[in-house]
Amino acid sequence: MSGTIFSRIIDRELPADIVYEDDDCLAFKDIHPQAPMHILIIPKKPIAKLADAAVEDQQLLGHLMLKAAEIAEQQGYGKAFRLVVNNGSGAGQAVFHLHLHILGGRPLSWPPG
Ligand code: DGP
Repeated sequence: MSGTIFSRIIDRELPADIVYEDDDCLAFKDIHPQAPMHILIIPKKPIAKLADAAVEDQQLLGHLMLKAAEIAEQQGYGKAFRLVVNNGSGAGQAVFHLHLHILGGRPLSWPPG
């Protein structure tokens, strides 16, 4: 996978409002927030999209989910938040570095658009 905007954020070549980081992932505020809380959590490993993840990524994917819940709690939205993964351009994916959207702080209707 060639470098994306998110690789450049990981490498600190581009600025971002980072809310969490560890050896395996980075979380930062979305530049076009769709809710009062809109954070992206990404693996540092450059996986282009969820469908490209392999069995060896199972622990990493679980780590992203668990950290997403912790971040939502830390941001004050632990009781009601939503995780979204857009997989492929047909599903709205624009940046081809796997990311989970963490959304909260407004009513989140169902089904999503
Ligand atoms: P998706 O459509 O699922 O690929 O979501 C990509 C998200 O990434 C979108 O909500 C906007 C956000 N985004 C794109 N470029 C940047 C950037 O340079 N910085 C930040 N913080 N977010 C970005």
